[in-house]
Amino acid sequence: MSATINPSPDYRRIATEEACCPPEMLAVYRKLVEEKKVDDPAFNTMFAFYLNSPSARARIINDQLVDLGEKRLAHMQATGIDMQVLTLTSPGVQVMEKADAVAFATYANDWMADGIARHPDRFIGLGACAPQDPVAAAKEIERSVKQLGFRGVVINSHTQGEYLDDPKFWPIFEAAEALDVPIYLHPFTPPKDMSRPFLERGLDGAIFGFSVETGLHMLRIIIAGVFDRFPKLQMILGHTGEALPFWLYRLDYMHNAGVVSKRYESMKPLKRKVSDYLRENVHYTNSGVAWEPSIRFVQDVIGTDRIMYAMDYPYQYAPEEVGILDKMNISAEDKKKFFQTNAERLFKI
Ligand code: 1DF
Ligand code: MN
Repeated sequence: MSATINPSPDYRRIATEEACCPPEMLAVYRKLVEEKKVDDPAFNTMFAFYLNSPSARARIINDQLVDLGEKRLAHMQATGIDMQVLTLTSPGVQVMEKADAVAFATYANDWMADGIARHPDRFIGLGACAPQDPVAAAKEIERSVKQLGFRGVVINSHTQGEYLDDPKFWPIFEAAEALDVPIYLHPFTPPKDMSRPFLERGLDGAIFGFSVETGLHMLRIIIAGVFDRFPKLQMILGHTGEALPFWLYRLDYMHNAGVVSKRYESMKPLKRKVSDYLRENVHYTNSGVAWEPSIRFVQDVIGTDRIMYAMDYPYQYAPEEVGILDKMNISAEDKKKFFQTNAERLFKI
């Protein structure tokens, strides 16, 4: 299917989940994979692929992750993307040992800030942090927002099998809420005690495992009462919400049934319904999903003010998708919200 891209629509196209990393991060990953340092088969197989496969997909993605210059800008030009919201590619520093992760988050943020400073009209950034050290992470979030001008935080789902609903991580939520910046919960593959049945059929990655893992992570955050403790906190889910909008009815019904029957010690009453948190504390992007029915469903059940455009560059550099989205059968007002104004409001562009 092909669709031409309108070179001058009456909106700016802001792509909100666009990956990059300093070349040194790929060198760190190469060492981690070769020396079998990370006890996570999904990480090891994924990066054995991206670092070593001669396939066009692996080589192009490897090259484009580390480029914040001419080639990336040429791809943006070719697809009519006015601005990219940059994130440190998954899993970022979250597979590293604690001290290395803390140091590398700072390095990666400085590297990204330098790239943004060269093209400040084309790039803004979300900062990385090392959840392995929650207090250091909160400090790095503050530095990256106040000193580097970043507009939020990216966390690439679980950190070595640990999830942010554990109160030890809550300094991260506290910092984001206090600074009034969103946390993008970007996917990663399921952790080792969950990934075997996915890996056996090649389903651990962006095809499905990412969404299962990240949807689960968001639900754990909601059920733990994070948004009752931090009611102004905003988070972001990609991929039209990792399927959670489709579940709203059943989540509310079964959460209530679980609470009323006191079935689980870990499932306490919440101030609002599960669907309320997904409508009031979460924003969405369509990263990787250039499909009008999914996007319209999120607009319908969540709201037109909460879903934003994303390409998922370089993992899904598919130029024809921009033209397909331009032609969605939604109002001009909602299309401008989707491509431009929702992102401008959330990221203070
Ligand atoms: C893939 C896709 C890998 C995305 C990613 O991180 C990633 C993939 C390593 O297709 O293997 O972030 N993505 O965002 O679409
Ligand atoms: Mn992505």
